[in-house]
Order: sequence, then structure tokens, then C-alpha cells
Amino acid sequence: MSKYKQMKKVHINCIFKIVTGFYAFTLLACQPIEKSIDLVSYDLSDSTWHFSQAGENSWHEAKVPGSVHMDLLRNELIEDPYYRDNETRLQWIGEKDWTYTSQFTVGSELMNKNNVTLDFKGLDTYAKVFLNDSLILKADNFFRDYQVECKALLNQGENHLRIEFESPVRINKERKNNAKIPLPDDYVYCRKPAYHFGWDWGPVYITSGIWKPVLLKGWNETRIINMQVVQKELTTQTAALELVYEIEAEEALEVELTTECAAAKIHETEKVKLKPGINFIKSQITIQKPQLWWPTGLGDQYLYNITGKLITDNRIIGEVKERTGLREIKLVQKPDSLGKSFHFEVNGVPVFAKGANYIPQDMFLNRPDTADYEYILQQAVDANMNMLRVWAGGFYENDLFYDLCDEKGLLVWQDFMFACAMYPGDKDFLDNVSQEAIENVKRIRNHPCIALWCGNNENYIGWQDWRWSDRYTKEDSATVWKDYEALYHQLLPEIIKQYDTDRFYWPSSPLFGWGYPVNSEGDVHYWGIWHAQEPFEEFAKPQNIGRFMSEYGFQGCPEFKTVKAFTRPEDWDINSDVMKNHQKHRVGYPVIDKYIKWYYQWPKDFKSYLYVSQVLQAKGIGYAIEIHRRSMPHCMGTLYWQINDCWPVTSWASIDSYGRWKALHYMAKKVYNDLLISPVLEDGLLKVYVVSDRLEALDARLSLNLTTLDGIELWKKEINTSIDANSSKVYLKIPEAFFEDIDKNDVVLTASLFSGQKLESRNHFYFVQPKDLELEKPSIQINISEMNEKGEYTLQLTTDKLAKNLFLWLENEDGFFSDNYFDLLPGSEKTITYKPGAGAGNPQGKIQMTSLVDTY
Ligand code: BMA
Repeated sequence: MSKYKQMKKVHINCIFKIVTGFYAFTLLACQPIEKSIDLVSYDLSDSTWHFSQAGENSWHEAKVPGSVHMDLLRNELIEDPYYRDNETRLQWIGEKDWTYTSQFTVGSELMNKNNVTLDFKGLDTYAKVFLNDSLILKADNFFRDYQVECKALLNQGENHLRIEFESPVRINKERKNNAKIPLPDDYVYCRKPAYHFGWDWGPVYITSGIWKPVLLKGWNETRIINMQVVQKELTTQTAALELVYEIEAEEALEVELTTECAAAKIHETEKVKLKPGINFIKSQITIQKPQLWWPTGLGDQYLYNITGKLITDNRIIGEVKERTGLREIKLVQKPDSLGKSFHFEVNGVPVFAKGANYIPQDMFLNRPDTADYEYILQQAVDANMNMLRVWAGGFYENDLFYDLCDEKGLLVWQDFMFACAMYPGDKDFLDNVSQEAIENVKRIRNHPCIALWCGNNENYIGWQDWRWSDRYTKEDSATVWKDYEALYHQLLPEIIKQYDTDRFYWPSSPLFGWGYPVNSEGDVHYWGIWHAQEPFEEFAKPQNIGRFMSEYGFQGCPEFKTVKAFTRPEDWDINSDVMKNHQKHRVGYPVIDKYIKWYYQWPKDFKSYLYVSQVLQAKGIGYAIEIHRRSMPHCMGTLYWQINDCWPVTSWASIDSYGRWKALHYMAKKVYNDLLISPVLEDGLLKVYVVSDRLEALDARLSLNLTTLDGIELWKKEINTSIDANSSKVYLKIPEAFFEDIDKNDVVLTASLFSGQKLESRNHFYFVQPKDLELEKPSIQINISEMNEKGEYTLQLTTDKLAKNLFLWLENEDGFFSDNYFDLLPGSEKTITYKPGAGAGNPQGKIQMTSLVDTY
């Protein structure tokens, strides 16, 4: 079930059911999930699983893959972890050890195979695995896939699997106590998503469990383990690909290796000699007239399916299928007068990266389903983004995530999972992360969406700039830094070089950001706004505009409907314990308060505060995005912090955990549009910029309209011009003095960009802050059409006075407005659509409206 649907369920009451003794275990006669002549594979997740707190002998049914928290919830042993401040009462789960068991039967089909392996796709995290009471595996890395040869211990007939999970809280402490130089954060001792241990937007839920499937596989002879697609050459005429097959053979043999790519009419067979053990066989194919893969907005996302088969005596004994896209992607760092450029070039075109940072979609990683992945990634595309950064404190995303990014044309900035801390550097740790990196690089390297690998998040800037080194003696500090270099400057780049030859590796994000001389190169996390509590205007200072803005952000509350779902009416106060629990930044609300006071009238009540915080967030981040885009080509990328949430919380996200767009997401859609008109006061002039991501010039009409807030036109200007391709340029300049005599509190300047009759971009410019606007209560008319064939209603809105940041909502129904939180001006009609959500209908008579003037 979709995470969004699931969370909308009313929370359950806590009923403690203690069941002691063993359940009568159901035996599962395994049904194969994959079968070829040689390979047979069973998914043990389908068998019946039980779990108990270690030593308690109190067994309950479990769902695999899953987590102990979700199993406790399903068995009604705990309340909903996201409801009110339940988090404070559920910390014991992470402190306990847990045992999972399953029984399954195995038939002769598997027992007759030469090789039988148990494949644990994901164990969370400190796990001892026993097959028929024999210890077969000690795992300690959430991010790894553990494969164990187990034929000798397997019975034909009944088998018993037991997995004992030790508390990460305890083991991390033990590891830290045994460390020569104890590092400040316990979580660094554990290869598990760092955000499980709490973050400034997430609760502490330290999960244990089997988070990915457990497979039982048997085969006799030879198998293809992997195929790497290396793009050797790409021109408009041909694509030369080298396919590197990794093949494991039981014995020396000669086989036929067939490579098929139907879309390119390729069917090639060659004879290859295999030696016992692992073989790397390189096979070359050429695709004529290749169709390219492009980031969204610049072209199609053409994908090629390639299949490799091993054949002997007319039998297929091994098979591998991969999908890839053909594109050349470079990170260009060319020295220039200011330092060095930093931009992605795709198929020879410099691409301005527009997007956001992405965090895991839930605390419990089995909850988000295909629909949730499809949803969040489509929302990125719908907001005109072309890049997401998979941030280092989460996990290497599921295959589905990268498949969808390939299909939707979203570039991925992929971090390795090391965030906001110094990590150990002993041999065991490095061996473990080396294996983790190799497996994950091999898993996702054929995806065309991956733009870059990045070593870590903020570990370098923390050490260099935030004086983390002061926490150690001089000698220890040298060791900790040596460990840093061993991991991010040696191990990881070597792995990329060996396993993902073409991809660029960037050691840390940011390099060399905020705090470095004038951001002349590299990427920047600019947190002057929010963390240093500087006003939004600081975004515009040249020293704060980097070559690539990989992080910056501002918080906003989720809307009231979302808040209602995790609270009771007595919690509806920003200072209530529950609302404070759903704000994880140390001084979160006071920071929001401070900015509200700078820019807005103080909101009169709780609901108004939620709304104003969102409008404020959208204003600040929208303003920053416009600056970054106007600064092209000096700046060639902007990824705000963050697109999504992992639970309902006041955070930097632009879409809340229920999938509801906050005002920021609507703003992002507007300011990430491929054509952006952007008026600004600079150097005593009102300059009208147009930023274009289009690859062709455009004949356009620019218009400026100065009106009073009740719609009286004071002045207008129009020009016809040609907008340059892939550029940012000023097309109109008006001396600021020209506006000297107007009543600044009572005017709005509307800048519009048309191509023919089509409105491509519109922006409203105000000469004063929202708190100084002379707003009056507007009278708004809405005309709603019949439902169209897409299931949407068209809404036509008019007003007699400016309705600033008009928010449309329905009290008891969910639905999607194509635009929201917009400025509705008198004198023109605004048309938007509304699509009712599941169970909702015609919005006639149900639409409610809030605009800024209603909040004070
Ligand atoms: C950045 C991120 C996160 C954090 C965010 C907001 O620096 O890398 O660690 O959640 O800021 O504070």
C-alpha cells in the first residue's frame, strides 16, 4: 500500500498483546521465482516469519522484508510512531535485541544443484544468521548484499532460519569504547543510514530487521554475475559499447556468449573460453545512428535493453539483462577569471542543474512502494527539475529509484553514505565500506541518470572550516585526517576508477563552498540564510553565489491538514510539546519567527502561522533560485535543501510526507520553468532578465505593467525581442528613479514573457516587503467548469483587489490544484485546474481561500 495512503489511516490505540510460546509455524514449500535450465531461485520473504524480542520467547508474525518497528505496529504492540510525540516513548525498540525466524522446506530440485546460496539482499544491521542452528553469517552492514554458500547445512525437507539482531545503540557504543580515538558521533561506527539516529528534520528510530528480500538460489554450472556497459565512443553516427561480462564458471569450458539488443538490431554470438572461477569477458557492440538519452527538458530519454546469454549444447545456462541510455556526461571545470567553472555538460550541451536534495521517503524503508517512488519523482519533473541529489545520510536508493530517474530524465548527484562527521579508518572499517561501495557502484553504474559520485556530505568543510579538528589532540587529529584521506581520497576514487570508469568522482560536498574565498570553484552549501540567520537579501551578494549551489534552504510548516493527522486539537500551538517534537532543528521555530517578523505581519493564530511559514519559505527560496539562475553561466546549478520529508514535520521540504505540495513546490515549478522572466533592482536600475534553458533562440514579447493593488494601471511598457538560447541576459533596463514618485506600498509590477499569444513566464515584483503592502480584503470570484476527460475541473478566478499568496484548499477532501499560493491580481483572469484526489468529487461550493490579508 502506498505510504501516503497508509499514513492517512487513523492511528491505532495501543493494545498490548503478549503472546508467549511458539506459534505453530507454517511450513512453506518454496515456489521458484526465477528458473532457467541452470538457475533456480526462491524468495524466502514469502515464507512465514515470526519475531520476538531476544530472550522473551514472545513470538508474533513478521513481514519480510520489513522492520521491527513496522512489525510491532502491525501486531498492535506499539502506537503509530509518527503520531503526536510517540517518538519519545518508542526509543526502547532500538535499544533491544530482536530475533526473526522462519521455516521452509526444500525439495530435490534445489538439493540436486552443485551450488546453493542464501542471498541476504539487506540486513539491518548487526545480524547473526543461523541455518538449522549453525551460524552461517555475521553481518554488520545495512548497505551490503551478503551471499552465503549453504548447501552442506541445508536439509532436503524442513529447514529453519534464525536471524539475531543486536541493538545498534549498544554495539555502536561498544565499538566506540574500543576505538583508539573515539569519534564524537556513535552512528559513524555503524554502516546503517545515519538519519535513523535522528536528524534536524527526522526523528530517532533505530530500526532492526530484514529490510530486503532473502533469496535461496541453486545452480550447477556457470552463471553471469554482472554486465557492465562501458560507453567507449558516442557520435551521431555510432555508439561503440564495451560490455564487460563477469562470469563465474565451475570448471574450464567453452561456451557461446550471445549479446542481443533488439532496438539496435544486434544479435551477436562469440565463442569464449572460461577458466574455473571468475572470468571477465569483454564484448564490443556498435549501435548505428544511436538515439540519445537527455535530461528532461532537453530531449527524449531513449533507453536500450541489452541481454547477454551463455549457451552450451543449445541450452541457455546463464542470462543477464541490463538497460542503459547513451549519453556523454562531463563535469566541466575550466579555469576562468574567477576560478574554475563547475557545470555538467550532457551530449555537448552545458546544462544548468535545477533541482533539490532528496532524503529517504520514510523512516521505515519498506513502506514507500512503487506508487510513492513514481509520485515523488514525477513531482520533481512537474516542478521543472532536472537533477536530484541522493544525500549521504540516507541510503543508496533502490533500483526502482534509478530506473525512474532514467525514464524521467532526472540526473542524479549520488553521494556515498558518509554524512556530517569524521568516520573510522581502521582496516575492518575500510574493508567493509570497500565491499559496500563496490556492490553499490556495480548495482547502479549502468543507469544513464547518474551524473556524479560524491564521497561525503560536509565532512571536509566540517574538518577544515567548522574546526572539528579542535576536538582532538594534535596527534589524534593527524590520524583522523589520515583516515579521511584514506577513505575519500584513496579508496572511493580507486573504486570508481576500477568499477565505473567514466563517472566523475567528487570527494565531498561542498568543495569549496561557503567560507572559502569567494566561492570561485566547486560546489557550495550556502547556509547564511537559516543557520546563520542572515536576511534573504544575502542570497544576492556575489560572495554567496557559487559555481554550483548544492545546498541552501529554509523551513516551512506542513499545511494544517497534515498537522491535523498527527495531532489532537490541544496540540495546535507552535509551542506545544507535540508541535515541538515535530520540529527537529534546535532553534527551528524561533528562526522562523525571526524571519516572519522581518518580512510579514505577525500571524494571528496557529493556522495562519502554518500558512505564513510556507509563504515565507517559498519567498526566500524562490528568490534564491532566481538569483542563481540569473547568475548563469557563473553559477550552473541550484539544488535546494530538500524536496521531501520522511515523516510529518516542520522542515526545509517542499513536499510534505503526505505528498502535499507546500507553497515552495509551487514556487519551484514557476522559477524552474525553462523560460524565466525575472525583474530585479540592481545598481540603481530595474533590470528585467530572461533566463532560457532552451537550446534555440526565441522571438518573444516582454511586457511590464505597473498597477495599484486594486488594479489601476499606472504605466506599461512592451518590447519585442529575441531571447538567446541557454543563457541569462538583461533585456530591459529602467532607471530606479523612474519609480521614485509612486506609492511603493500600493503597487505591483507585473513582468510577462510571451511567445506569440502564449504566456511563457510571469513574475510579480514588489517595491516593499509583504508586511508593508497596503493589502485589503479582496472579493474573489471562482467559476468552475464541468470535469474534463482528464478528470480535472477548470477554475477561473478574478478579484477586485490583490489577493496575495492566495491559498485554495478543501476542508475534508484532498485534491491537486495546478497552481496555488499565487498572487491573484485584479484586472485579469487566472485559470488553473483542480484534480480531486481519491474519494473526492466536484469541488463546487467546497473551496476555501486564505490570502495574506486574512492572517493578521
Ligand atoms: C545540510 C544537510 C543536512 C541538514 C541540512 C539542514 O547541511 O547536509 O545535514 O539536514 O543541512 O540543516
